[in-house]
Amino acid sequence: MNSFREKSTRPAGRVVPAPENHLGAGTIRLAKGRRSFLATGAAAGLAAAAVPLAVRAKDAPLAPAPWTRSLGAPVVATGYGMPSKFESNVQRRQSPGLTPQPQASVSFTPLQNLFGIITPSGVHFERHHSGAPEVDPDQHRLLIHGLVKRPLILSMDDIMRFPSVSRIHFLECGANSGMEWANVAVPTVQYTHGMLACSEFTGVLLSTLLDEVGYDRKNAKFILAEGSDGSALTRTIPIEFALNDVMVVYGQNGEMLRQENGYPLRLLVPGVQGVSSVKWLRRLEVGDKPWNAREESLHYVDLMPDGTHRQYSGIQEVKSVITTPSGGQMLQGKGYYEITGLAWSGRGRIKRVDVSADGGRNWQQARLQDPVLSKALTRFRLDWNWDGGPALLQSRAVDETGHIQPSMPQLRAVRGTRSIYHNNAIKTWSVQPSGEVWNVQIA
Ligand SMILES: Nc1nc2c(c(=O)[nH]1)N[C@H]1C(S)=C(S)[C@@H](COP(=O)(O)O)O[C@H]1N2
Ligand SMILES: [Mo]
Repeated sequence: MNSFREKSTRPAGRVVPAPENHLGAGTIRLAKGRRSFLATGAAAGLAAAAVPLAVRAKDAPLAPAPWTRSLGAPVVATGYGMPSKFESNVQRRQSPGLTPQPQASVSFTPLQNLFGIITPSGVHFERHHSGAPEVDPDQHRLLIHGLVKRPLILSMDDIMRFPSVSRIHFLECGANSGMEWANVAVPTVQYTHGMLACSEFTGVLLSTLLDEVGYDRKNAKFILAEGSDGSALTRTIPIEFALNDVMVVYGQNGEMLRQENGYPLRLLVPGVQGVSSVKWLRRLEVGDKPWNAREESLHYVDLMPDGTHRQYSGIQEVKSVITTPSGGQMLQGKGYYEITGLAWSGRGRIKRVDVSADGGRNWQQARLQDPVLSKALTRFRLDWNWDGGPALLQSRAVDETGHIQPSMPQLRAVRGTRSIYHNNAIKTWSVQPSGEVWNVQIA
């Protein structure tokens, strides 16, 4: 059924090659595929020990462990299903060398393996500043205070008594594609675009809770959201957003949130960079000015070409990416292929996606899969007959407000190359006559 194999990929082409040390050696290992993870991991260990492990193992055979000499636990009938073992390659993955600490890190969604628009919760990317705490829902409380008539402390039971809504929205980290400002850096769409997911979220509209506490309609201009994890992450949300479609969420894809996605309570700020969707939400404060918190003054600012910083740049602008064929995949001979991918905009619905197979010289309009929802992923498709020659695949999205996804050179002309956040440029994949697909950038 799947006409692609995951295979090694190297950045190359008539294009800008990736500097080998852009993200440290760890990331380059990825370029050689999963098997070489093991190979290079072992090599590093060998180098450190200065003795080949295989020889040492022969000298000291592995002694049987106590658990080898006894029966294990009896089977436990658990009622929660798991994917087929043949799908075990579908995994969230960390980019080795990207972050020094696994608690302040990110794992990426395997976009190349997914269909439709919903991200299964088990492979939804994770981004934590201080790890994912295990929060007891019975002990968890949400405080709402500040410029309000009736400050409240709500339990989870209280929150779940309010009228609820379920809505499908994407969640994208502001740093998604952030490794590619200067050049191609990572081999697959999982790493170039995988800080992205789309779920059906269930919860209470923030406007409902703000009405309940009687917020000061005259002076309330901003809301501060605070997480109960070790980072106590805080973000300022403008009141227009808060009253529009911001949700206090407990449900994700029909069940309670996963621990790593903020169980039992998170904020969801649709269309805005992920950091504002504060997880393990414990406090909402209504105020009249922005708080200028750490994660909105020191980080999550954009370094512009003239050396100034752009602050409070929240909206995730119109963007798209082809997920198949994409970097690291391998086309099995010429002929028919369905080009498919995802498009989204933090400003509303996707209106149109065009696809090019020749690096942007000619474009064809792609089909959009229903439903096309506001601030949600939209699946697009285009029939393609590969003639076996080199091809440069690109997609370009337009949203209902008329915003058009820029090319990389267009975006660089405005933003320079020293940013981390808000890279929504057109992505190029290079199909080689061998069938290999590489991550490239057209200069
Ligand atoms: N409390 C808290 N909220 C948080 C974070 C965090 O570290 N702590 N990370 C933020 C960032 S940077 C992103 S991109 C999103 C990621 O959400 P996810 O882990 O559910 O994908 O959560 C945001 N909310
Ligand atoms: Mo993020």
